[in-house]
Amino acid sequence: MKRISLTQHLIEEQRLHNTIPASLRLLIEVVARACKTISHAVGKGALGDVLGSAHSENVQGEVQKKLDVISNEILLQANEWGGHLAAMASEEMETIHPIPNRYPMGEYMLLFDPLDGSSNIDVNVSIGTIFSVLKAPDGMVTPSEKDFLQCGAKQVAAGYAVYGPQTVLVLTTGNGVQCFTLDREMGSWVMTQRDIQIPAETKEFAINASNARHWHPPVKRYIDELLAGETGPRGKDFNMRWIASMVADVHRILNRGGIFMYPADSREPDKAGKLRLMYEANPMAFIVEQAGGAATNGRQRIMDIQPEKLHQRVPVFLGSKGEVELVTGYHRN
Ligand code: P6P
Repeated sequence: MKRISLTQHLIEEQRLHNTIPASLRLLIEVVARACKTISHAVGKGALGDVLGSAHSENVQGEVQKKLDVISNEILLQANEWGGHLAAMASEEMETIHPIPNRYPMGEYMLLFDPLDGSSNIDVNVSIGTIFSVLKAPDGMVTPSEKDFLQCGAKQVAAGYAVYGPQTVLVLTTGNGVQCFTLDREMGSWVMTQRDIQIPAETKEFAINASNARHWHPPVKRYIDELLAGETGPRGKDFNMRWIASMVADVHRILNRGGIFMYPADSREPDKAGKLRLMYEANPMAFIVEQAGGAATNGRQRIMDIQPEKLHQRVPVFLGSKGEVELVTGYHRN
């Protein structure tokens, strides 16, 4: 495959589809540059005084790691001055972050989980950044939380970076899914996969099985059938993977198929699972659908959900289409 840069890809996409105006191209390039900076910070590990707890809590009530805070700051500072954004929202911040008055306001809104998979940071397991791009509502003067509450189908771009053995950036702007690998010597993102398609068939599933006793019946039925293997109703054996880093599990599924599940369960009936709709489930759902997969909350398409709160959670079933449709069907029946 011809190795092209992220910038060349964005310029060519604009020529082909007229979907990436200059301000959106700038936004994506700035976020990609911020992910390079985060990758560098993450890569220092114990040598960089970036590990461990920040001794603070985020809006989710989770103890923040130093790198959570560092990554959030990197994304805020990278995106404030460009004139492409009206506001930002982050898993690490309770309220939205309007662009400071000293900078021009743009037409896009950026949402992100600056460092997903934080429990893996201190033990050197892959982590990543997830981002989602929405257009600011027409006529918006002063951004507020309600301006962000748009369903996932309104996203104009979404992506994630994985800080693993390679640092990769996976991106969609609505015309397929591309993967870029960071050339550390040149400091540039180089396209290494174009139009990724999730294999429709799979033998792998991803779920935190330690929660099994709390699962609702449709999830229990679906997983039991997978575990029954060749002699069971599925007629084949399955393998399980759980990295506890959504970006790493989704990247594996994008490349070799599978289904990722974080269901709601009986522990907290009012809690809709663990993952957040606006900056985890929606961007991943956009990418997975663009790669020919599916993403539901067990009953409906994730990207059709009308958000009510910025940090609301949602059950997640995403990956190979056939598997997602099967487990969703169990919920509906
Ligand atoms: P558990 C990481 O904290 C995260 O938000 C996702 O990246 C990951 O899939 C999930 O939570 C892991 O959750 O309950 O297995 O630790």
